[in-house]
Amino acid sequence: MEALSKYRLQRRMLLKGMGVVGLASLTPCMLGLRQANGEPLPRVRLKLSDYKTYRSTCAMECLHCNLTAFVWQDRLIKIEASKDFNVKCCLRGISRTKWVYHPLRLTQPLLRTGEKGKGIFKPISWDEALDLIENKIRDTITDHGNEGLLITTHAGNMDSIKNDMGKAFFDYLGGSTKQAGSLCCAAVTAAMIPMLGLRYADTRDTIADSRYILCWGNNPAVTMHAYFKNYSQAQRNGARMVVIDPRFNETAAKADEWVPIVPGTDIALALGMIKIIIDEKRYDAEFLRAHTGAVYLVDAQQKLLREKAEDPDSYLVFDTHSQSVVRHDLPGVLPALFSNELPVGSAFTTVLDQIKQEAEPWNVQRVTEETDIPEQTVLRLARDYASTTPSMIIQNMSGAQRTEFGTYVAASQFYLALLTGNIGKRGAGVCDAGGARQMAKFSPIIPPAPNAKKIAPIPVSKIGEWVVQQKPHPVKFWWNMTMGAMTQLPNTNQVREAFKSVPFVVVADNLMTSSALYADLVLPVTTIFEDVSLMAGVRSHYVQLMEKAVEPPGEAKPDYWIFAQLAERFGFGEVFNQPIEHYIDACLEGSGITREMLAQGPVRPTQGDWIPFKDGQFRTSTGKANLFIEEWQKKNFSPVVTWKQVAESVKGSPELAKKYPLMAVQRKLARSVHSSHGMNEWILEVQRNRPNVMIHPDDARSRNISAGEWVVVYNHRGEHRAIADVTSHIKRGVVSLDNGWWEQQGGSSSHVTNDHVEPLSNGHCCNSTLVDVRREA
Ligand SMILES: Nc1nc2c(c(=O)[nH]1)N[C@H]1C(S)=C(S)[C@@H](COP(=O)(O)OP(=O)(O)OC[C@H]3O[C@@H](n4cnc5c(=O)[nH]c(N)nc54)[C@H](O)[C@@H]3O)O[C@H]1N2
Ligand SMILES: Nc1nc2c(c(=O)[nH]1)N[C@H]1C(S)=C(S)[C@@H](COP(=O)(O)OP(=O)(O)OC[C@H]3O[C@@H](n4cnc5c(=O)[nH]c(N)nc54)[C@H](O)[C@@H]3O)O[C@H]1N2
Ligand SMILES: [Mo]
Repeated sequence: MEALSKYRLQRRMLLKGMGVVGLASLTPCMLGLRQANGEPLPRVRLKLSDYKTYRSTCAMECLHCNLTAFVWQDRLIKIEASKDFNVKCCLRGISRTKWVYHPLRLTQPLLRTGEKGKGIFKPISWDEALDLIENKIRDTITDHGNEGLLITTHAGNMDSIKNDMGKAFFDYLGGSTKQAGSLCCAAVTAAMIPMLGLRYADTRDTIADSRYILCWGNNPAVTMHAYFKNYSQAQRNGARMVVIDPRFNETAAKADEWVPIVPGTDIALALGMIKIIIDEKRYDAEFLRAHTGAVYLVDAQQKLLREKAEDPDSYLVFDTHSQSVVRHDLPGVLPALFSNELPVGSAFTTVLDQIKQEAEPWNVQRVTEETDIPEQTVLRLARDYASTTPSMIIQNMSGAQRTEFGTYVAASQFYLALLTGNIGKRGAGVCDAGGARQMAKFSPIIPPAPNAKKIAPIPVSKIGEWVVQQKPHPVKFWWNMTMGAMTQLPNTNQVREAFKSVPFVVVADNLMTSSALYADLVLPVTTIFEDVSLMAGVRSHYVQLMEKAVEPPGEAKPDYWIFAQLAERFGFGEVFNQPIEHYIDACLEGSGITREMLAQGPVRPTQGDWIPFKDGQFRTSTGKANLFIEEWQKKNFSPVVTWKQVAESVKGSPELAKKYPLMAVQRKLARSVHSSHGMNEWILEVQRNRPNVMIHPDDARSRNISAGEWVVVYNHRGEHRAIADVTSHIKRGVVSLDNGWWEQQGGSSSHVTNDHVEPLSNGHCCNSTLVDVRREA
């Protein structure tokens, strides 16, 4: 505990001078910077011309706002939003100085000398660290095969270099165990790729043109904060904004209507809306016929009909003019939409008819029973969405799809947009995340490894359990980078056991994070502004150069330097040890963008507003959107969206719910992006510094819980401490837990989250979790 307390942050009165003097005259001593001898720097007043400036981007999984660093005497003095960029960064962006100069900053490789998790390490040199890694990798491969190596990566740095290089390095070793799926939005991917042929298709450029905005299971006022101005503009233009969420979230506070819903029941609501739209003929028949596979024929064995088995695009439709079965792309056909347009006794039906049948049982009474949304509200939602033009659904990697059948949730939202023709048009669509990566062609930075063995992966939510159980094979060496495993993977107690059970764990990070505490070897890596990199990503429409502004502290190195050193030891150095500019150029190849252009500032690959699937052009092989998904069928799931009861819910597990009767959902906070910034001093000072749990007054009363007191949220997986926020801003029977608190701050909400795997996507079901709450003893 002694050693751990060293890493526990002492909350200090920061920003104290700031309010008085303002940013322009910020002095180095106010930032707490000190000279080598510990004395504060002398007081000097800096003019703008005293600084050198550099540009980079906020590289974690957020909106990649462009940042300008102000450097004076080789110190990063402050960060500001870049003046010429289309959006302005938030408090997290400007607080990155406190990430760079953080008390927990790692400056040397550290070798564990005490018990795992206790934070007792001794510094070693890079040579020693690299020797050790090399030996451990060689021993693992010899004794256990490449299966014994595991690499995990996530979203701590979404630049175009580091994670790709890490994964490629393990491929060049001959392969390794990897994670499958994503903690984030695997379900959106599993819906969008087969339906539309493309993942990442955000509509943020034309939000202001929308007239009806349905924020369905997400909270853009916090999670898409830089673009929330577009929502406000839409409202000023007369748009109605509706939020569907078990919690009255920050977006609901700005919206016209909050529709509370039972978590995990969004499919029921969508099917109910689809039924109303079909029954009341509010669908766009012309759009469905021209741009979708709603009209494809399906036989009694639930197989799509094709003209030629060997031609996957030769779908058949029933032409109502010629009264014959023809290829869907034959000119001049008017395909039947529903079975009542087919000859009597047909051995086939249409995809749209199948969807109609799935929606049929979902009359408003039944939707209300499942979702707890009043009947009149369900009717109004369906009618307003279908009859207001243009209407937009905000999906944005929503909380609603981090549920047990999240793929159907995401797909059902696209069904609604396709049925009503609300896609591919200004102000319409389903707003996904997205960015420059979709606007131009970019290329791999490293050629594919010639000798990588195919090795069964671990579904990301199961990393804890499977590693402990040695599934699908024993892991003996684990490299974790850009991932807050101890705070973000579900079921933290299992993750902790997994870290303890693997004989050699490497964690590369900037800070002594909750995960780094469990490493055998901690590697100190650079933060943005300490190395050169490139962001051609999926969160901003701009490609951005990431410039080096200051030297990294101590011996911190970029992840790509580490892989270059190791690659040399394994005999494929030349693939990994080129100057960084080589990899940046490799990525930019084919995009029409050059480093020289980027040196002038961020570059947008296309001009004008970005409208995904413009004019109904989808990225599938036929150019039409699919509503019947054969990939789902191959996994023994319904090929059209169908209702599924979430198992870990009050209705899905009545026995478990006797012990843990509350449904827990997660929320992202303005104070952090996941665990990143979770310990940033400035943010702790000006935003909240303790975890909260939102609980309804009735649920609090029956548990004798008062507002503001410490409680324990618990279930069969573990416990999470938080302050009770007793409020009617959450549905009765539901609690909302904060995401992103560190072990050193008392532990993350992932101690209780469900580690079940979303079956169609290898996704994450953290919002399908049962808990109870008690007062802390
Ligand atoms: N400030 C900040 N911004 C972020 C992030 C961050 O950590 N901090 N993370 C980024 C990332 S990686 C992502 S994926 C996005 C996520 O963006 P969002 O999806 O907007 O974020 P969440 O807070 O996870 O979830 C939003 C809402 O989903 C609700 N919810 C939970 N379960 C259900 C359900 O079953 N049905 C319905 N209808 N609603 C439900 C929750 O109550 C919550 O209010 O945000 C990105 N932006
Ligand atoms: N309980 C709960 N769990 C969740 C969620 C939730 O809402 N609630 N949301 C889920 C979602 S949507 C997502 S996207 C995930 C996000 O999960 P993660 O992507 O794991 O997010 P972070 O916790 O921010 O961890 C990123 C780590 O990368 C480190 N890092 C930053 N830059 C670099 C670098 O250049 N190199 C290296 N090696 N490391 C770097 C950071 O310091 C940090 O420790 O969490 C998921 N888990
Ligand atoms: Mo995410």
